[in-house]
Amino acid sequence: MTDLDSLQTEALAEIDSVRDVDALESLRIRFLGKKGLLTEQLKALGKLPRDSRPAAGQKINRIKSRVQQAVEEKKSRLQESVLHSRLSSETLDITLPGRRQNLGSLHPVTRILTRIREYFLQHGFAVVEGPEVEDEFHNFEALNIPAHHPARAMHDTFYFGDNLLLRTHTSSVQIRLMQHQAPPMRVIAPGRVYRCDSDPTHSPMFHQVEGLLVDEQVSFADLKSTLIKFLQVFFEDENLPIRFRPSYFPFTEPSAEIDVAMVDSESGDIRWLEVIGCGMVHPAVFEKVGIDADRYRGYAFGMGVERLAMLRYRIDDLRLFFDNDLRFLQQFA
Ligand code: 2NL
Repeated sequence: MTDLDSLQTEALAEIDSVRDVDALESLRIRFLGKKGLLTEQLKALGKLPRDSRPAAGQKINRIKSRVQQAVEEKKSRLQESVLHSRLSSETLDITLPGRRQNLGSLHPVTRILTRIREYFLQHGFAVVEGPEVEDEFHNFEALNIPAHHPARAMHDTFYFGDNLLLRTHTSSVQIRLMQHQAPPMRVIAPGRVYRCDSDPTHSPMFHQVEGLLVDEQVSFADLKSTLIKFLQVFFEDENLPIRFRPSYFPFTEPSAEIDVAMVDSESGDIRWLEVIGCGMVHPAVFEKVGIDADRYRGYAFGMGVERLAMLRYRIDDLRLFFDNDLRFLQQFA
């Protein structure tokens, strides 16, 4: 018989130095398997003299269970260290902020439109809307813009054919209103308008808000106070420098343009910027829509929404409003 003690020593030493579960399993088979070294020893017992068999058998079984136990212990230690290394390599930092859902936001043009609408609603104006496809009467003729006026030329207006076009201002909505409703009236007409024009400072579609007030006693002073107050509130500045400059529109007489003074963000200089066109409704317009021009007066005004948005948010390129780049839009969240 092989020296049982040295077989035990050998087995325990090898178990001690083994580094992974698979190598441990081959060791177990080599010593304890059906044809293992210790099992072979048990099978060889028959070759011993009868009276020394019990003692030898007991010894082999003791060694087998020692080795068995050593294998079990080593196995659980190896499994534990595998678990530890997995735990440390796969750690989750549960203090990191979660991934949030991106919230949508209103387009800056929508925000400015809402702001203008809210102001005039609070001051007794109703909001009216109308078609974007118009005829020449409502878009031009009723506004005292005659047939051969340059504004009616193909290069300024999108025509669909004879007498059908995309409205170039929302005045057409107010014309429709005056045709169907008797004064007094106090309305604003916000909406999309179209001009055959496209360059860095002009877009073929943009937004406008027009306003119209018709009553028996209306003066240019009413127009002035209404629009000055609006601009002070809109730009949140009670001391906003404002000037009225004489101008010309076929549909108002007298006509004016309103400028506000703004500090140029690049040079630091003060610049006067045109923000509103306005005037007293021309009697010819009242006649076209069947309102008695001797009895009624009116004031009217119009403003470009993108232009006001550019001033309020200090945006220097009109095209940003139409690109819909999320990096731009998210700044208004
Ligand atoms: C501008 C100028 C203006 C009007 C619009 C108007 C409407 C009717 C009758 C008379 Cl129904 N006038 N609208 C009047 C003056 C100026 O707009 O610069 N818009 C962006």
